[in-house]
Amino acid sequence: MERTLILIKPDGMQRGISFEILSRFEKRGLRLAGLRLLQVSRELAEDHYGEHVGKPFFEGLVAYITSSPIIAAVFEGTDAVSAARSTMGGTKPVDATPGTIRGDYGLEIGRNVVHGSDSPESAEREISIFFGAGADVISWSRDVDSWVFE
Ligand code: D4T
Repeated sequence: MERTLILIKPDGMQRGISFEILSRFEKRGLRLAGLRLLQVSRELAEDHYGEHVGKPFFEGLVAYITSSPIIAAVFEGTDAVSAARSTMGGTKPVDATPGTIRGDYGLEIGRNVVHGSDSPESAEREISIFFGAGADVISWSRDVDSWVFE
């Protein structure tokens, strides 16, 4: 089953909406497979956001993602990556569709509350960054799964 990495970013934590956001993915039908509260180091931020090194917004992005503890979660399910991305809404919250997480909770691109992997390949890489060193990702099934997955 496809997996994706979700991060509740520092603004989501500081605003006290972390579990509200996680519950949106859960209610969509995605199954929680891993959960961690952690403080992101600069090194981890550079690893996760490697594709953005050198861009004008990179330093601000690192300062933001390291500014407070975050939650890292693994969700799994049918097309988990695209399901999570559509639940999150567009990167720029002011343009995100109302009803999506960013469309409901955000205004600024540098305060966009949540991260979700953008492809199955990115998900695999990001899950190993955040859950690589002995942190559990659990394979399990729910009694309700046959009512969610065909
Ligand atoms: P993340 O990775 O945080 O879920 O965001 P997206 O996948 O939706 O978007 P992204 O990789 O293009 O951008 C990563 C991160 O950088 C911030 N950002 C981005 C920014 O502050 N200014 C910018 O101009 C861009 C393009 C927001 C998300």
